[in-house]
Amino acid sequence: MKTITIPKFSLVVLVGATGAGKSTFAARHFLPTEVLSSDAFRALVGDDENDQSVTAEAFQALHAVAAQRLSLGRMTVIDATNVQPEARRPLVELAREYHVLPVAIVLDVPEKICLDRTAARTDRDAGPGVVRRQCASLSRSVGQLEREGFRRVVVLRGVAEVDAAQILREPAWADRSAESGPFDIIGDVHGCHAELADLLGLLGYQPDGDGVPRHPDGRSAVFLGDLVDRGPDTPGVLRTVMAMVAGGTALCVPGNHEHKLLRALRGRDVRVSHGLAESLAQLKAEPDGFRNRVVGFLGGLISHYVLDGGRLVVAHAGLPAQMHGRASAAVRAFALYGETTGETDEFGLPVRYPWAQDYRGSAMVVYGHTPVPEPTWLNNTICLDTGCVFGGRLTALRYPERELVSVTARRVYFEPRRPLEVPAPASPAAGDEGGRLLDVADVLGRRGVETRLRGRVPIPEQNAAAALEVMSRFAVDPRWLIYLPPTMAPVPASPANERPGLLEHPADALAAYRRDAVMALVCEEKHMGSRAVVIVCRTPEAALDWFGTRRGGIVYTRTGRRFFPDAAMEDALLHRLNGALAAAGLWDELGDWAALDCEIMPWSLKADDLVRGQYAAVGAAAVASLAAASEVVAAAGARGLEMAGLGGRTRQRLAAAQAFTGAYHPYVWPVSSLDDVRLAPFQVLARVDRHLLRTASRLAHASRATTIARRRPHRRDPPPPGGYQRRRC
Ligand SMILES: [Mn+2]
Repeated sequence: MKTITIPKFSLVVLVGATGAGKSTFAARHFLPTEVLSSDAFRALVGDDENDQSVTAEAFQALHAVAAQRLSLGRMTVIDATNVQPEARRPLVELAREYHVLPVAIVLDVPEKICLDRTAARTDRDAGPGVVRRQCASLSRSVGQLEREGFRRVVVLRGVAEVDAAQILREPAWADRSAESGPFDIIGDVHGCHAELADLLGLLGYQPDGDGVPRHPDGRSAVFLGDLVDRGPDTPGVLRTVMAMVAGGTALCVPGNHEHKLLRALRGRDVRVSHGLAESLAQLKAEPDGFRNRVVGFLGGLISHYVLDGGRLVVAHAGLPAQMHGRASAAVRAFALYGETTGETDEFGLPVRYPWAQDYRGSAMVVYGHTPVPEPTWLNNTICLDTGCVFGGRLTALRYPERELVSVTARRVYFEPRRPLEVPAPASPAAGDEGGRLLDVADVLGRRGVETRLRGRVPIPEQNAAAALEVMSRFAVDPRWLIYLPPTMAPVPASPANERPGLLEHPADALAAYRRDAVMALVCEEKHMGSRAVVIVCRTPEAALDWFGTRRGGIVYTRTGRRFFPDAAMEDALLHRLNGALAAAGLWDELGDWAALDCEIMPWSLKADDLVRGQYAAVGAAAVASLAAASEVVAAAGARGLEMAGLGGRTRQRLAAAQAFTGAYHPYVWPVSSLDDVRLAPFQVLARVDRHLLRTASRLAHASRATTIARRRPHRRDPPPPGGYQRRRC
């Protein structure tokens, strides 16, 4: 019995003449949906499996479906004769395009059997000439399949071998998604053995009985490659990492330097540069046995790993989403060397293609390769190469904690060709916020939003366009817009005759919530101001990590527009709020940033026109006219007329008018500086874990908001207790 091992995700091309038993073989080993048969596609496009005149159209459709399956990462089996090189070429190209391993399984069944089977079938009209030509083509093909690009070729000779074959599907080598860590991912070491020992110690690794660094909590180290070259002790680094990998306490992916070193050790012709000379000299002093073990270790490294259920990808030079978990020469080249634009910079080094800027994948990608002064998050990717060998630092990322841990290089071991502290290129479109460019392709066309309760909510193209129009004219940088308060949903009020003189009453609201089975209700006193969402970041670095700009935060209205026309006042408010959170000791709890739901007072700051044009005018007119009316009524009463009824009603109306102006007066005052502005946060909406808080936990957060409010240095006396307005729930 022959067992054929293929990766779980492959493009399997069956090769065999008509009558060789391909469809039977496919049905036995694969799901019906995995098999794309040329006969079925002839029927799909032309209503007849045997209609050879639609062959071109059928294959066009078959290739299109195969491409879609491969882009989705699905096993795909091509059930067609595939006996001619020109039939196989587009399939090999498809495999290359989608970075999937092309496998050829040849069903080499004697011509006589093919002819007999074909003749016995009433639903096939392939003549004996056709079958003979196919068998001849096949025997010419078998030897050249590998040259055509098939990475695995299996030839089953004779009916017995075809019938007895078993197929074993194995996970891709890069697929370690069952391993969920926690991990300590370590950037480019480059022979800095002392710093590696320092870092492992700092991370909590201790030598076990065999001297292998092991973490007491079962954490694993992940090495991002470029362990070797340039530094003082490449053999020491290799010894540590090889022992950890063998001992099951580390994973390692290769870097471009490992690739070159391996070629040199195997005696290939390699240009000895970039610190390779140091490694070769250091390894020369080692025993042959060690060198052989190094060759074995480096030769067995997998280009990249997909970890933790697909949530984490590690690769030396990073990896775009469409390559995650896939295997091809292109994937390996990208993972080890990255993609370059073909240009060189002013230091003569290749300019690297900024793949991370375009990255939109859901997996976190952690990589090294490009020395950076400071690791920075960009679209859920981060580079951990902090240039230790150039006198920088050796850095680790704790996963899933997202914590950076680093040790400083003991000295400069290798002078960099390009200074490490290269200022970030200024991007004109990022404005004064020092942030990254937005990509319009993220918002054009038909969009969808994945939701927990309602599945995917589609956004039609015209709605997206209208939103883009509004956003680009009025709104703040959309990366800040993590929340817009919903429009208030008033509860049904009781009929007017049930509560004479009242528009609405809290009892109606409570009754309505009870009917809706609302289990808990938070009632808060709300200040009469203007609604504002405030995002405040602990540091500019945190702002860049999470929101892609260096501003310390933002204050925006409930429609997503900037609250303060004056940027200086906004900055000053954010600065003061940051200080208040620090003074209240809340940063340790909140993490790097927090979003607060607030009222900003005075109300007149935003609503001045409304106050002047409507409230003040109504109040002034009512008070003036009713006061005058009262005087007239009083004078008439003094003349002995019966005015008690009208007098009482007029006094009541005057009191109501005065109460009306009294109600908004405490929230109206002139603003000449930030000291005249007051912030009343009533809810912590979100913090670093990026989840908007659920209602159940709002009580706790309401009290937390109170803490912030208390700690804020108030410069004015609070309004009188009667001046607060009850907030509608
Ligand atoms: Mn590298």
